[in-house]
Amino acid sequence: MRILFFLASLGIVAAENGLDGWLRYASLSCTGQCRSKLPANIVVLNATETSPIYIAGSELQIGLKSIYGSHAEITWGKCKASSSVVVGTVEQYRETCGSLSGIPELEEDGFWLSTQGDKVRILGSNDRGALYGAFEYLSMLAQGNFSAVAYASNPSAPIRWVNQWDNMDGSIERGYGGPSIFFKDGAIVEDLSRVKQYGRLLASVRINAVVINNVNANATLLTPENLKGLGRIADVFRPYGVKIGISLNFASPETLGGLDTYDPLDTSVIDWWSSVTEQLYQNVPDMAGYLVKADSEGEPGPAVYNRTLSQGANLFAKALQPYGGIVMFRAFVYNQLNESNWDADRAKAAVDFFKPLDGEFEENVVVQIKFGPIDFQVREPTSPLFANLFNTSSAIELEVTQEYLGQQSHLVYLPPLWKTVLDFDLRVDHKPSLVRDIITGKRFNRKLGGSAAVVNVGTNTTWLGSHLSMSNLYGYGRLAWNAADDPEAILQDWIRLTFGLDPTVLKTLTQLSMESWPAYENYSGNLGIQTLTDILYTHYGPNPQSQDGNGWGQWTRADSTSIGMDRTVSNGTGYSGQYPDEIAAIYEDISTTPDDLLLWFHHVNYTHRLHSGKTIIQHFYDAHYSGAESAQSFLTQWESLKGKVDEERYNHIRHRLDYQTGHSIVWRDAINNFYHNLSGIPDTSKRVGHHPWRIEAENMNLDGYKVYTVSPFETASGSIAIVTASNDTVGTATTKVDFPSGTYDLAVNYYDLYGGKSHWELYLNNHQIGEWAGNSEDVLSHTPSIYLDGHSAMRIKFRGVMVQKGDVLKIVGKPDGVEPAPLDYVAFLPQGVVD
Ligand code: GCV
Repeated sequence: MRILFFLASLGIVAAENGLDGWLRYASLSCTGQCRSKLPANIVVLNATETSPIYIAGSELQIGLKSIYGSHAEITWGKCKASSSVVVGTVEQYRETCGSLSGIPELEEDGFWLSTQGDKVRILGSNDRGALYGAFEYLSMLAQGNFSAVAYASNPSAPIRWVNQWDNMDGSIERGYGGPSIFFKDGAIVEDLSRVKQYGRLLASVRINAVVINNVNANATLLTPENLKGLGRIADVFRPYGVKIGISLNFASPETLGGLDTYDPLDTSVIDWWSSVTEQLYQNVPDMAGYLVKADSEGEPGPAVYNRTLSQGANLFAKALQPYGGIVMFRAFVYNQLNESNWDADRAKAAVDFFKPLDGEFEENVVVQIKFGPIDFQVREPTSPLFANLFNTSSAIELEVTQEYLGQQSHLVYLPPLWKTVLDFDLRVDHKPSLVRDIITGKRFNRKLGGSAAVVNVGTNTTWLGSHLSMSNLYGYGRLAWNAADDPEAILQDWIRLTFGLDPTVLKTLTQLSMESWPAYENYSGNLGIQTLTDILYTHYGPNPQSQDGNGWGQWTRADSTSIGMDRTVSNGTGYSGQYPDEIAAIYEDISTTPDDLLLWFHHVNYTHRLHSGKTIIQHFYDAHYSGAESAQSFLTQWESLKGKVDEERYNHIRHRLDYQTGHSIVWRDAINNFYHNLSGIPDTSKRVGHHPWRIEAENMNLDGYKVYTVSPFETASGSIAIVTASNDTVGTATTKVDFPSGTYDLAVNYYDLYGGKSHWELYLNNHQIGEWAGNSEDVLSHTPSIYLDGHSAMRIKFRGVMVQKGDVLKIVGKPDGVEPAPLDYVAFLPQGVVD
């Protein structure tokens, strides 16, 4: 029976900066019956300080004290009969405390948790499992859950890794939470306290390895000095049961080793890697293994020597075999393509490259496959490679860092997206073949398998750059352990642990998080067309045009009448034929292809009718309006929690959600304008291109400002903005307001560029309504832009302003650096209107 004490949080904790993530152990009141369930002692069956069991003991002690103010004494290695929580391995328990019955055989890293009032047993199959069990029990306590339970929990797969794309200079590729916690100036940092805290967070969601450097790897990681640094990092992670792995640069024997080749079959190269591997294991005796990106996006690989990818992977696999290490070999291999070739298709690359090599990889190679065939888009079909490797182990690659999905400046809760793939049944040989059963090795009887996620935490106290994004890291860990878990249930555990037990907070945050991915998909790219972000620059704001006309193969093939990639076998690239028959048949036929992937598989006219009955183009328009509208509600939903969440996090999150409401409108208008312009088809609801509540900046009286044509055109209202005449001219834009008198929210759309902090002031009849600075590069997390475009476009809102018809609106813009105080328009929004 699940006993939940609905415990009150003991007041709102002041100033939370996010460093503890979901492991805050926030204080709960507990009296009477509740108190009797708190163990008075902690029995720790392993007293070695570097053991995860030791950490488990101290976490339990800290947790009990911090949550319930209850001091539990730690006893080392000796059983106590009453009121105690015992933590150790099953074996240690049998040796120290006597026989045990009723516990099923546990798998590696699994644990048994039994709670009977104040008698709790947490027994791992190994040290790591015991620590996981302790975190599970603490998670129950922190959620006020005192249920009597007795169950075993086992991982669904041995590989539960995270990847960091950290560079040696301390920057992080696609990282939005500040610089690296591992590297700085080409070396490993001295102070590893953040590494320890990261290990604690990862262990609590049962992640067992971190690859600490970018897959676009720098060979200098392998210098003797840095090898020692790796040893230090591994020492810090080890007590948390987290191993380290490293990414390798295929050309290292040449660039670092001074050989004149890096041919994987050359004996000098083989010897070089064996020697490097040996030195690595001298410094890191339990290293998890290597991660390799080869022959992809300019990275060197075996193709340079006409060798196969399996020959490349096996070079490392053999070097690792004496030490039990694993090679995670990325399937993200593709070439530049020519769009004028109708059959060319980047989505086919992984199967084309890897299927012929199935069975040629050493047993300790795991092919790491991105969830979809292109690149972490807002929606993709499941990568068909999962259904094409039967004699090779595989793992799924997910992306916690929100590269194409809002870069942590937008809230997007990702587990529901990941579940579309994990739960997808590929019907290999007409048998159930869920992706989650393929990657765990169950479906094709593979010993290895699992998942990896690109996380990219940084030194920011929020880790990822935003408090709410941490639900994605938490969710990833939970799904890596058990991909059958429910994203909403996972989310709710995270909310209770992160924000406390208030039912209103729980309900509100659940709602807005669960709505966030559908909303983002709606206001970015729909129907399987991909995210439609700028793929040639920051991967952040809208730029549909950037998908086409280049060799990257993320094409939409949009023209004035039609859109979509024809990936059928009958008339297109043949990609749908890479799936097993049952699935191929569904995607081959337009009538059975689900609407949300229609444009991934078919090239159709904008007037094509979806199953929903709408035309493609009207669906685009409607979805963008509906997505942006949902995003507006995120802010109001969050604001309803004022006073229920500590002020520091409340304000931080409020600011981001406020930004998201504005940027969702930038997205909505840019995408709608673009396709409206291209197709010439009007919006049946007459919204696109009609903005009755806007005053365009270029139509105001300008002094010191000049008109500027924005590119891409669709990222400015009416394609035109204004900028100051020079970098040291103050600009003024004035106009008479012609709207009926009343109360309005005033929304100003402007551009905040990297390279300056302009300052704007907004007046009505010379009375200042507000002022603001172009400093989002300091306070938001996404990659900033140096141009007026969909990345830099944003909106600020002043609410409840009394306006009289005929009032004079004035905006004064002071440029700074290269930022010329750009302005797009001002919207006068009556209550309930989003324009
Ligand atoms: C680390 C995408 C990203 C790159 C990344 C690459 C990869 O292309 O934009 O930053 O490189 O994927 O996964 O290797």
